[in-house]
Amino acid sequence: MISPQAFHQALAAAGVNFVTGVPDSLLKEFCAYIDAALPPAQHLIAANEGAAVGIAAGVHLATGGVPLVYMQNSGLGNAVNPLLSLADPEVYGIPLVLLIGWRGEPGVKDEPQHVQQGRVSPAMLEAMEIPYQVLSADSAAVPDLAQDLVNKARERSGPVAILVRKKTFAPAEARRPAKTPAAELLRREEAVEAVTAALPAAATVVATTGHISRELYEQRLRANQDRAGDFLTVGSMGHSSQIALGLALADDRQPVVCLDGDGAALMHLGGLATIGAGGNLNYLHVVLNNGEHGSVGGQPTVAMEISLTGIARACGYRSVAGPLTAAEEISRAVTDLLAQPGPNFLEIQVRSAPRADLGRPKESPAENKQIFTQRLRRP
Ligand SMILES: Cc1ncc(C[n+]2csc(CCOP(=O)(O)OP(=O)(O)O)c2C)c(N)n1
Repeated sequence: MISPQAFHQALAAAGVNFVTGVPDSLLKEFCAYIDAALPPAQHLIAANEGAAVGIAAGVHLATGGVPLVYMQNSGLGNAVNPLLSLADPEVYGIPLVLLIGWRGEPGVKDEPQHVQQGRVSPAMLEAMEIPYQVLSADSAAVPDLAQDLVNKARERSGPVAILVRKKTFAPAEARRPAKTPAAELLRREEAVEAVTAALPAAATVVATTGHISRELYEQRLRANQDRAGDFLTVGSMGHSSQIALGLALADDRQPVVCLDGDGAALMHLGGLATIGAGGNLNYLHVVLNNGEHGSVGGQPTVAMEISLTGIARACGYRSVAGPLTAAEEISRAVTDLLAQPGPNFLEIQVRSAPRADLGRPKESPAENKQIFTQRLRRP
């Protein structure tokens, strides 16, 4: 395994002067080290992977350095446009090192949403003509590799990439002490419970990528509630609110509720404007704000430093409530907001605290779709 510290120090010695990206579970230890070791001027968590390429380009233009951009391979899609139309040698020629967590590597068991992405990741890089290699777990090779990567990025004036397999990085040598979440905050799954307790059986629910979908699923099992109205978004982070928008536009017979995360909402924040300006919609957008990317290691988002409710109001959501923290208030607000013309918005502040034994839905995405659409398309 490779030491995150040794890896970063070798890159820094070779000319990497800035790090940005979106956290990934395979890169969790690298992210933890970077977050603890680098000052804010040298590391920034971006809203999405394309934005990270943009930030890195700006830093390169200002300093001449070679930034490192880290991401999960599912974020490669978000980054394709700025990689090809900004950083590419035939456009502005921005030298970058891309560190890409390789979920769904062929031969390694992974969740359905990672399988196709994992299979085509090398081919995507090839199609984009981005030179890449798989990161070897041999620590002795790190200094030469780092120098090589930076040289190659500079020579071609463009991105170079490394794919990172599962368990390549050793535990971080330093990590920021876990922040003590305010004791009054509910655990995220308790907030999920408070929301679902107030939902009419007819409601359609779209839950976002990661733990929130899994917690909704477990809550339905625990409370013996029907799950046929739940769409559990396993991939496409940041798009649940738009899936819910499409559902609400196409069928206003039942309320559509999006259970969103702060990281996901921030990733494609423009979607809130489309919802808010979308006219009359039987739609409730709930953001469970834990101020972090809880599902992939708890790396911070900026959601506790900004006003999500202010954004929702400014985007044109009709009724906006929160931030709320207490279960009874949450259930009451959900009932109230569903009784008013939408689109409406509710922010709930929570702490993640996922259970170690948090399960995964036993239905595949295709089965989830089939059950969900059968219920929805009833006459
Ligand atoms: C495009 C993309 N980038 C990164 C990821 C990896 N990822 C999965 S869940 C997640 C964090 C989601 O954070 P948030 O929406 O705040 O929900 P939380 O996990 O905190 O409940 C990330 C970064 C992904 N699935 N897709």
